[in-house]
Amino acid sequence: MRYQFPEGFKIGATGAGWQMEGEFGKKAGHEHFPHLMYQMDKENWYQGVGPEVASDHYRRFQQDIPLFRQAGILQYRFNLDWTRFIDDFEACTVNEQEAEHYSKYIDCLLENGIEPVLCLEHWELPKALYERYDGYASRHTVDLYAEYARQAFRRYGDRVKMWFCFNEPIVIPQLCFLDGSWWPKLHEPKRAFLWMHHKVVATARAIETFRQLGREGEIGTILNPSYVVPRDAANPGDAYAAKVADAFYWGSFVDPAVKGQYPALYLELLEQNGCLFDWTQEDERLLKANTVDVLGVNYYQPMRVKQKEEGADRSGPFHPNWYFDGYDMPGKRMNPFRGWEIYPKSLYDIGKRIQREYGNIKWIVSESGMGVQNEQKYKDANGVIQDDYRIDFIAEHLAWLSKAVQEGSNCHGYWLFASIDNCSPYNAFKNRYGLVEVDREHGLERRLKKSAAWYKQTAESNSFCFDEVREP
Ligand code: BGP
Repeated sequence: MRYQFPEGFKIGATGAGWQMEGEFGKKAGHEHFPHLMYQMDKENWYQGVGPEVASDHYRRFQQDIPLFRQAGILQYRFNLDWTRFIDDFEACTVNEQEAEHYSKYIDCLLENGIEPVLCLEHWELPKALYERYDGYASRHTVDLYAEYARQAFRRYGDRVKMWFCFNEPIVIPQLCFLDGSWWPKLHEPKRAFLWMHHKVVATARAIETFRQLGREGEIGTILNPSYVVPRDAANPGDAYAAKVADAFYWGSFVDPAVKGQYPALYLELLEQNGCLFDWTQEDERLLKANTVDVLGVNYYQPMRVKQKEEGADRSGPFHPNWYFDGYDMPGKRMNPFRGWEIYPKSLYDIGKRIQREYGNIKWIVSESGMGVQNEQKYKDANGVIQDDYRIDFIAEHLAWLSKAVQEGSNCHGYWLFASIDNCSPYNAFKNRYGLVEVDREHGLERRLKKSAAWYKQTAESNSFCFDEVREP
């Protein structure tokens, strides 16, 4: 059947600064947090590769952006790298040369008929602020971030009409300080939740600044809220497990962004477990007064949970999974390369939930995509990667999204991760996500994949053909 999106719905793509640009020409002392993560833990990054060269997009953007347009990208979400744009982190002065680079970047998008969407942080916290203040643990870093945001709004607000404060603000505190998965691999929940809170406050500060400046356009934030699915919703133990997981991995960021307050259960459990951050009246005012215009939702896989086993060990530092266990659902579809479940219906469920519980606020699928290993083996005689699996993946996700939109969900776009192959945290270039290939065997040559032609047709007609979707 044919799916048609309404006018105003835009198909686009994304890519992160540090995962694509490469660290060319950076000033000494201007490294960012992902660079540090790589430097300190190189041996655990796939094939020892990190963000130093990445996709070399900083130097090749004038070649890449026309390819993005050939792949049908109509709206493009990229981000400033705080450590490039700002020259002196304390004084918040702008680095004119780098500011000019980003200005040219925006012009290049516009000249190619692509609407620029700008995000202010995709984890590129300056290493200097991490070392000096423990990053977002400090309110001073929040002040510096808000000042950085002000400089960006001033500089590019003439051409950029859609802004986002952060990309996935939960990820660094969660993976680095709560779960202990990424360097520095710590289990310090109090610190993790403080970082998270200050990133929530920083979001509100940036929104307030944007509005005070009277800039035309919209501002929001990009989250990766987990869509939590209980093993058996009718079982009270499973339902409670899901409720807690939802409070920590959906509500903790979506609620303050859209409703201006945290879920009560989140605060209650943090307090019970000695992890509640300092909370001021000014924070409360800020959050209430500065909710988002638009919500970005990055979605890759659902979070399936079940009731916690009896007698689970709670002797170590607090972790939200004291209240639930992951549920490994038999028969689930997997992307074996990334180890993530493929469950496109979540986009429908997320859309309906936003419609029902969040005032049907304008939202965008700000990341969705499929990382595949060894894509060279799918090359045809002309060397073009025949990534039909990616086309099917996108189409099925779009089909569920379209159903939500038809039923009134206020979704305005779908951005594929990613425009071009790039460097993942830890997995580096193992799994490829791009519509455009980066051929690492041949001087990082670029080539459109088969999916690019399909994407172009879909974006330009705002429609596509796919099977009718049914309840899985
Ligand atoms: C999201 C990030 C992206 C991207 C994506 C895919 O969390 O916002 O930048 O990396 O995940 O995941 P990965 O690169 O780990 O395979």
